[in-house]
Amino acid sequence: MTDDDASLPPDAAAVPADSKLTRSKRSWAQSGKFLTGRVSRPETERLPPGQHLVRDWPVLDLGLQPEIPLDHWRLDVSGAVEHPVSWNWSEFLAQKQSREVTDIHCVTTWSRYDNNWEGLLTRDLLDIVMPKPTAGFVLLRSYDGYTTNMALEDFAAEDAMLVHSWEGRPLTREHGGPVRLMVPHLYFWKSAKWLQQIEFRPADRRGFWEENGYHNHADPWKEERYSADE
Ligand SMILES: Nc1nc2c(c(=O)[nH]1)N[C@H]1C(S)=C(S)[C@@H](COP(=O)(O)O)O[C@H]1N2
Ligand SMILES: [Mo]
Repeated sequence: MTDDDASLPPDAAAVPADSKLTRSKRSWAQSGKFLTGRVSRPETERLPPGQHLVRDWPVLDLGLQPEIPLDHWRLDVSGAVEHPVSWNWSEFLAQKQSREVTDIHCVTTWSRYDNNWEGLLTRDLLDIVMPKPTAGFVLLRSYDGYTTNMALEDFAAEDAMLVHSWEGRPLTREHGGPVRLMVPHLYFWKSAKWLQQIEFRPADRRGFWEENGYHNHADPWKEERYSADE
């Protein structure tokens, strides 16, 4: 990198200033392509209907907690994107790092406030892989065979991230380490643990719980718990 590159964001240094990539990144920012219209909620609405607060962090999964040694771990981002990536552990950690404090809302009615996370914001991932105009949905696949799906605009929420740390420590295996998704405005089953692949798709495709009776969208404030409510 030359001195001239010093003011550019890290991933911009690799491409000429007026390449197709930088032009479309600028136009995304200008059009607010991924703005979901969500507003921050008043404190009185912080706890969604039908939820109760817990202080500990329950573990929920299909009973299989895969152990993925870091030197075997990969994250593949594929499908309808301009720049697919397949990162190993050090490549993933070399991406832009961010911190968020968010609440968890599980469909089984527990909520947990003020979780400190560290990882890669989904918006920063989108800047790198550049979804094609046809990409309206994502399908997440995990090392335990779990799948879950969501619309691109939900995946692109400003506080959604691929997290590797919780409360300043590496995410434990039982909670989805090395890396899990964290999408705080949807019920927590959408936050895939042991994340392995993110596929961008023109058409929606239901994941494991969505196929088994849970709601396709999963907004806790609308109590979108079961697919009978759709
Ligand atoms: N890979 C994978 N991710 C998963 C699950 C799973 O079984 N496998 N369970 C989901 C469900 S139903 C919930 S409530 C949360 C639980 O996350 P936690 O165990 O860290 O609380 O993970 C979600 N992500
Ligand atoms: Mo869950």
